[in-house]
Formats: sequence, structure tokens, C-alpha cells
Amino acid sequence: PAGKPLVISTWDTGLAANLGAWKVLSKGGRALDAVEAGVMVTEASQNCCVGLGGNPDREGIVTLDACIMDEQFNCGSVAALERIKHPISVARRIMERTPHVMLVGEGAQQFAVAQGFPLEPQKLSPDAEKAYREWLKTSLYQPVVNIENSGRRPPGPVGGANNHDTIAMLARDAKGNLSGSCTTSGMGFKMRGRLGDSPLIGSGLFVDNAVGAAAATGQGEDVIRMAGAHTVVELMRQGLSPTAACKAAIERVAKIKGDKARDIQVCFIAVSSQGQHGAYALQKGFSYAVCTAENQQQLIQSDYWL
Ligand code: SD4
Repeated sequence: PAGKPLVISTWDTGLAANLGAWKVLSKGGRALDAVEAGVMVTEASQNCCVGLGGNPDREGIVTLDACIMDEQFNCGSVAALERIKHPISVARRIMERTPHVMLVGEGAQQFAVAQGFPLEPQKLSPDAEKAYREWLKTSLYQPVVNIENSGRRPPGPVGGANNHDTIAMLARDAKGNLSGSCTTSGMGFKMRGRLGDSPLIGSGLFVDNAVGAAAATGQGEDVIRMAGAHTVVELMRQGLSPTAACKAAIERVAKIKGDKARDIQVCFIAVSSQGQHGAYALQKGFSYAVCTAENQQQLIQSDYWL
């Protein structure tokens, strides 16, 4: 069914990204174009951890993951991509111009360059450089719950107010079609070669136009082990509202993790085919941004389990 356009995205930085998406949606544009344009705002921002400004892996190299999915189960994904500013656009090119869904590492970079994406210098942003130097002192891998909204980069109080590792975005256009995108520098100081949920269709993002769309942020390993975004969409298929579906999926994470659930954050956002939206998180502190014609800018504090 047709309807009013809507875009939602993760964390406080979703507000700026939603405006990028809204430029497309408000003109009657396609949800797919909106979710690409929206997260490009975040990828290009120097003030956060998505894109090339992000924290590096343990070797000091920034590696980027992204995926995109449209209303017809078309999807594209790129992982462990280095020195390319807009991984989301590379993911879309993979979707539209190759017979594959996913390209990784060197081959992904080779494809991006062949497609005309400029190869950026191999250089950390000043904030990431500082955070990496600080991290090297202990070399501990300790993801910090809600670091995305804390104004900090692990492990110390450096960086701007809009730091986060990931943005996931879901949009519904005026025709009633859904699409989603997700882009990240991944968990800071991850092992070289580590992939999280964000580039994985079904974990970080899933779209079934007849049912709804969902996306994840937080501890990627724990989203992967319960096929997060796909689980949320399947719960909506069973009749749950977006919020109830996100909550049921979080309950599953909590059950799997047991006592260890306190050490991690996992958050889901969802949009139904009818245009309802919702979210749920394991812990307090997750916010998501909503943009509609009536309400251009809204930041909602998600309900949570613990
Ligand atoms: C990952 N899910 O790489 C991402 C991290 C994240 O906000 O969402 N950070 O595991």
C-alpha cells in the first residue's frame, strides 16, 4: 500500500543522516536512493566513527563494512574495505553491477577502483590516531556499552560528541516500498579480518517488502549468532508490531547470553510494511532518529531489557 514516507536510523547521528534521506523521500524518491543518500552523510562526516574517520583495527588500519537491500530482495554487501569513502555506494554497485551479493577486502577495493571510486590516503583521522595510540598502551579488546552515544571513543575521552561505529537506516517511500542500509567501521580495535553483523544480510539488515524491514547495531557477534534482522522480520511476519518484534528478538539475545548480557549492547530498529516503526535494546542508552512529513526531526529513546 502507498502511504506517507518515513525514515528511521540508529543513534543520535541518525538525525543528520535522516535529513539526507528525507531530501530524496520528500520529492517522491525511492526508498533505496534515500537509504544510500542518508548514510552517506554519516560516512562523509569527519566527526564520527562511521567511514574513514573511524577507529582502526588492531594493526591500525580502518576497514569498512556496509550493506544495502531493496524492496525486491536485491542486496549488495562489502566488507573489510580499505581507503574508500563511501562503502554503502560500493555495496549498491555490487548489487546492481555484479552477479554477486558480497565482495570483501582486496577484491572489493579493486572493484570499487574499477568503478571509479577514488582511493583515499591510508591515514587515520586525528581522533582515531589518538584513540589508537591510547589503545596500544593496554591493547585490551573491551567493547564499551553505548560508546556510540557517549561522546567518547574507546578507550578514552577523545573524539567529538557524535562518535559511533555504525549507522543502520530503514526507509519507506511514498509508494510504500521499503529499503535499508547499514555502514560501519566495525568494532574499534577488532582483530584484523574481523567482520561483524553490519555487512551481513539477515544479521545487520533484512528487508521483506511484504512484511517489514529491520536492522541492528551493537555487539555484532551476538547479532550474528541469532540472525538478528531476519529474526525481527520473521517475528513481524507472525503478527508482532515492530517494537514487539524487536523486543522478542532482544529477549532471545538475553537468553542466549545469560549473565553475560550485562557486558554487551544489542539494539534493533524495525519498520513494518504498513509504515509503523519501533525499536528495542538490551540496555539503556540506545536512541533512534525518526523523520516523517509531520515530524521532521525526532529522537526516540528506545525501551530496553535490562
Ligand atoms: C559491529 N554492529 O561491527 C557493529 C558495531 C556497531 O555501533 O553497531 N556499533 O559489530
